[in-house]
Amino acid sequence: ELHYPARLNCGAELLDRTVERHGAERPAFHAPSGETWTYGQLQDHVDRIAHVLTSELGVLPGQRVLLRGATTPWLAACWLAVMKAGAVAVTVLAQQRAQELATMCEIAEVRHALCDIRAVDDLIKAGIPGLSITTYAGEGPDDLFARAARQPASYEAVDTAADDVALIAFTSGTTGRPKGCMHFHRDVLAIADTFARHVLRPGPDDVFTGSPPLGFTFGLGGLVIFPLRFGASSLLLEQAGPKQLLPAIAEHGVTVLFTAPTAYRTMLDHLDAHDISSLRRCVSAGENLPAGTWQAWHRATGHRIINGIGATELLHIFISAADEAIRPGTTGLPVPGWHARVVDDSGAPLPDGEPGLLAVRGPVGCRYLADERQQVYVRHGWNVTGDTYVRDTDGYFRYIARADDMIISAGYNIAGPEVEEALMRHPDVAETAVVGRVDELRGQIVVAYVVLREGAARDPDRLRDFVKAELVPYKCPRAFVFLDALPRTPTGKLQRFRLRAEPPK
Ligand code: 3SK
Repeated sequence: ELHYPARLNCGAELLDRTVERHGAERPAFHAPSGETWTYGQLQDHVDRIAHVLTSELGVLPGQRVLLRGATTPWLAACWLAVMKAGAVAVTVLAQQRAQELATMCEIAEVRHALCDIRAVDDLIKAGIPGLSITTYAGEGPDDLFARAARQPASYEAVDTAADDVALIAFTSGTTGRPKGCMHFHRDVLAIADTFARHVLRPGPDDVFTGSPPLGFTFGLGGLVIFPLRFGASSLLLEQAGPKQLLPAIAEHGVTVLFTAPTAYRTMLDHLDAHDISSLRRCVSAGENLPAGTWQAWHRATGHRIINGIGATELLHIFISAADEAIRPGTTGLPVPGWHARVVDDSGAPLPDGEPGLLAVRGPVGCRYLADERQQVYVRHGWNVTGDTYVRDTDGYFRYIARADDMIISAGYNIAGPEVEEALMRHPDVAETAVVGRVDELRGQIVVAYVVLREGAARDPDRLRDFVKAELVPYKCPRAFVFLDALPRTPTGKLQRFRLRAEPPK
């Protein structure tokens, strides 16, 4: 069990205590330009911004501050300043548009925004009543950087309670109105003291990087909270697609990589030109990691990908495994500090080997902000995720599908991801999503949406025969639709609901 003092400010813990432990001269953030901020420089920037927040902008403890911008050391500094000022960071994605921003600001009652000048247009367009917007990375005396430069270089963190809300993160909203998840100061430390401490086991010489943005808790944890908690450094990339990640790893000696299965697959095609021997840990989350992707990455690089399942509701990863404990094709075991089980619709635990809903409990819990869906997510003290899982007899948790991605066809239960995994083994297939489409005769039929590799022919019969040789025939797609790209959320999650809603072709 984790024990934190009753009074706790996670910004002070992550920054000021780390400076005391490891020294102000250690590197904290790197930018692709080659610029590095030491912990001392980071502390200087953070403290000046915290002064601007409290003495110039009048931000009070508990008030919500929207943070919007590309993944840069400045965005990370703004987040830390909001923490130290005892305010609540509302983290959003730079890609989110005016209407989405307006909804989130309304739900979270946002009063202030710190926004990268390059991302301010949509925020202005959102026309949020009473919102004061301060831009950064621009010019002129009102820019946050200019204001910060005029402030004192030292700021004493606000004395917050461990259970004061520190951040509100919105679920990426594959459907419906976004849900704001409130997390406490102690939660921010808890994700570092569970997943990072026990699975990643980082040290001060580690260099983190990855693709998830800081507006997604996968990225905030992996690229800011974890490195700072262990006195390590982090390379923050504004452009972090698979093609940028490989040269960045080589140039900056990255040791810990956070990205999603799709990026691992894409990087496999471009490995030859880059020396990625500095890598020590490769983490995959955000989506299911098929065993085939794990094997291909292992064959090509010798690295065993650390798979994980996390959720915005629970801040970060709660099931995972590292090193020899990894079993390809499974997510792993509950991270120390977390408990997991598989339950039926009423919340009753199911025996090993039977598929059901994954339920977890641990140091972080789901707290939706003013949303009745809280009752659906938290049942009998367990956080019931929307994922269908099986617990194998050896205790390993294996992903089957999102609960709403199960296809029921002619009485058979078919997990879309299993069919996707089979299709992905075909050399012509780059990406695929398998969904159910309403059918008079069978209730639903299996439809495969496929993105082919360059130059491959659109030949549904060849793909159908291939799947038939891999899986029991009732799981075989009855229809194939070829696309140039699959629909995804800004955080990279596949939007199967958009495919399900497509008119039949
Ligand atoms: O939503 C997810 O998939 C996720 C994964 C890892 C960490 C955090 C999150 C939200």
